[in-house]
Amino acid sequence: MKKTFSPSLLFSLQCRLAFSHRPRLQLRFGFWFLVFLWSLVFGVWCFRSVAADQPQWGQAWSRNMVSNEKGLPDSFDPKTGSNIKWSAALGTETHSTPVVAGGRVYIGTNNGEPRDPKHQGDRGVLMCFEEKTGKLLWQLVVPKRSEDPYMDWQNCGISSPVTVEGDRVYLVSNRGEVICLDARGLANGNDGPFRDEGAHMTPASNTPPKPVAGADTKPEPWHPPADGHALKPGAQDADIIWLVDLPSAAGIWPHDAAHSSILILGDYLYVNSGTGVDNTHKRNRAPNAPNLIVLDKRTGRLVARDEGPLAPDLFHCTWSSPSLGEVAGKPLIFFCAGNGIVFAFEPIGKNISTPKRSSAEASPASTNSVARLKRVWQFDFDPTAPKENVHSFLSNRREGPSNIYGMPVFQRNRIYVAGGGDLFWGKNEAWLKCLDAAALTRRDGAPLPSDGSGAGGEGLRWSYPLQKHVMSTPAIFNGLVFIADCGRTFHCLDAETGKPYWTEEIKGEAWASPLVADGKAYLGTRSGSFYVFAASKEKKVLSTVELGDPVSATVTPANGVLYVATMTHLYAVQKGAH
Ligand SMILES: [Ca+2]
Ligand SMILES: [Ca+2]
Repeated sequence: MKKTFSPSLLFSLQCRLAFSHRPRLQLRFGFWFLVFLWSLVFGVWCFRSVAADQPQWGQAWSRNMVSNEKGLPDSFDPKTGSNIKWSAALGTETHSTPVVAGGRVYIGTNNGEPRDPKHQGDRGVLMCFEEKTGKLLWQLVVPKRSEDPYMDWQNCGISSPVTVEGDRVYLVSNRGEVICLDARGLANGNDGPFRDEGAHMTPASNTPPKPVAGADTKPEPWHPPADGHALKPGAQDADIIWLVDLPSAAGIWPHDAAHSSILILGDYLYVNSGTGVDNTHKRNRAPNAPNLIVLDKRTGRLVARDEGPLAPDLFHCTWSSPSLGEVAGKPLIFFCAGNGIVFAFEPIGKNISTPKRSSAEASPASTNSVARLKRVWQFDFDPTAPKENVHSFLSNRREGPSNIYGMPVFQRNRIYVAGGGDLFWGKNEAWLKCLDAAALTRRDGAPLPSDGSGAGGEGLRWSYPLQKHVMSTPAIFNGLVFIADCGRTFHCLDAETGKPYWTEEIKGEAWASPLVADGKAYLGTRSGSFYVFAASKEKKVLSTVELGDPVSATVTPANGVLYVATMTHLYAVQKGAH
């Protein structure tokens, strides 16, 4: 919400009014009246200035897991209804974080509990609720890829959080499509150019494909059902404005489940592509696929990609979304590729040059003609890890390459990034590292060492070993860094030195990120335990509650309410609600 008046201006106006009349009354009551009035005005202003939408995952655009919301509760309990404003049923798996904008709450889930009888079976689902009441307004229902379950893993649903700007909602679907939706759905008519919603929601087959490791498959582009039979969209279905299938448009190889949080800068969408290994987990069938792509938000046209090729040595998939920060007066896009390298790119300018490339160049035809993002620097997150034959370390829990799931957080010329061995297939080792973005950027123009510039050199401020595997994005608040890992540990560190102030053993792996708001750090875990810590140097557990279902989602504070999602339910948590 925007500040609509200045409190200091109002305060001085009130002073003048109060002191210009009835001087004796003013002497007795005037001062306390003014204090009262001021606290009222200031209170309202504080509330107005901090209560806001949360239109993307993490702070815009640092990706810091903090929020300025105030008045959030220390505890809640769905069983007793304590501090629960409303709750809404989701599917059976929910790996996406809720996003709140324009009076609506968006969250990706699956179709385990169908809301609409015409959609039966495994689907990716994006639900859109009314913020005030939790009423379902509309849903995007996306059939699974039928060519290979490894490209769109069973029951994972839509895992990507959406990003909202005005009345446009951007997301990456379970099929690896970037989709632009109308926030008002089909209820206010079908907006184009895309008007084939009925065909898009109709599955090619209702028989789910069987997982066969090594089966010779390739991603197929979406096309309308051959027999012309399509479901009829209704007022509760999503309105697609445009849609881009990334395997065909950008040459990516979808893997498991896309988890992309789109960053919007000007007219462009910066998207981690979701390219990954094939169904053997040992081969990169699209070695030249981009890890980071840029699309025109108005049309979905692919306009730029990373300089590549980054995919030949990616270990699993590209699940880390980009962030943005300003270093030495220059905006930079920060991005962790699937090979464990942290990059800084210049955002694309108004004039995008299209490089001329020979057809002999080993690059997918579809990305030959797009511009390349200019790399400013790169930093090897795990310089001593193996760089070749990375898949020979599959299932090796002691040795192997690093992978980064969380986002690189930019804060005051520093980048905080957590990574390490892959949770499912890699080594146990994991770290939280702090990079000096200013020092790395000063290298601009200097030759870049092939192994990255951060092997303990000027780019690295500190490195802190985590317990085991990490999925979280860190939260930096008041000189402290909060992070949770899959070794069931919650950490509070000094942001300047990386020295721990305290750690706490938690129940369950943390797939979500800790979120700091109103002086508290909130976190749910895969065992369904939910924690509220004081966001302070001193360890203080304010409350814990068992939610009964695993949690993958980061909590989202918006407009004075905390949105907490388990696998099956979305709770709107508000102080004093019952
Ligand atoms: Ca519409
Ligand atoms: Ca449409």
